[in-house]
Amino acid sequence: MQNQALSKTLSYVLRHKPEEFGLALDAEGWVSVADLLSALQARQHQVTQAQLYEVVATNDKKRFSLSAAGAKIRANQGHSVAVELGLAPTTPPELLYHGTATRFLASIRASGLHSGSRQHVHLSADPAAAVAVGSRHGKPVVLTVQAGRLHRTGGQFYLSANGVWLTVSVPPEYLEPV
Ligand code: HQG
Repeated sequence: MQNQALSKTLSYVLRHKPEEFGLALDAEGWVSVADLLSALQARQHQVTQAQLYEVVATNDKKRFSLSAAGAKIRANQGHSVAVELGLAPTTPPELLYHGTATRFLASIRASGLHSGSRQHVHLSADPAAAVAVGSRHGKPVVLTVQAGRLHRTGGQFYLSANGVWLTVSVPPEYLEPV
């Protein structure tokens, strides 16, 4: 299996559908590396422990973490399954950015940003990164989120291990006009 295909499979298993591979994540989203390798190999995915560790180390967005001893692996963010990542609430920068597609704008203006199938709304500190995120859905547009103001009024923010800002939702009045 190529590294990029393995990364996509890991995202699928570790964020969304562990049960399809006969796996269960623990409460914090970890799964045993040995169990994961067995599950992949049982489904004809030729993956070694060395390749798995290489993908974790070289992944372009640092999507995965290994436990201290390398015995367990989890996704750093993006889950649709309920996991408690154990991230501490963190004060965000004054402005954060959300990349989306123009076709979602009317709905977002009306009801704000929702996490949809995921556990969190994903925000970037870097507008350029948000363009790339939005492009996945269509013609990209970057929304500016008044994160500092939302935080001061009680909104909680978390910074994932790979630098993605997470929050539960963003009401429309905290979005700057596009
Ligand atoms: C949109 C990738 C209509 C939202 C990326 C987004 C990210 C609404 C889509 C990570 C809405 C959900 C997550 C509303 C939000 N009405 N549409 N009220 N509120 N939306 O894929 O943020 O490469 O679940 O704007 O880089 O695009 O996989 O979220 O367009 O970090 O590691 O609903 O996934 O990371 O789409 O992407 P997604 P996202 P990876």
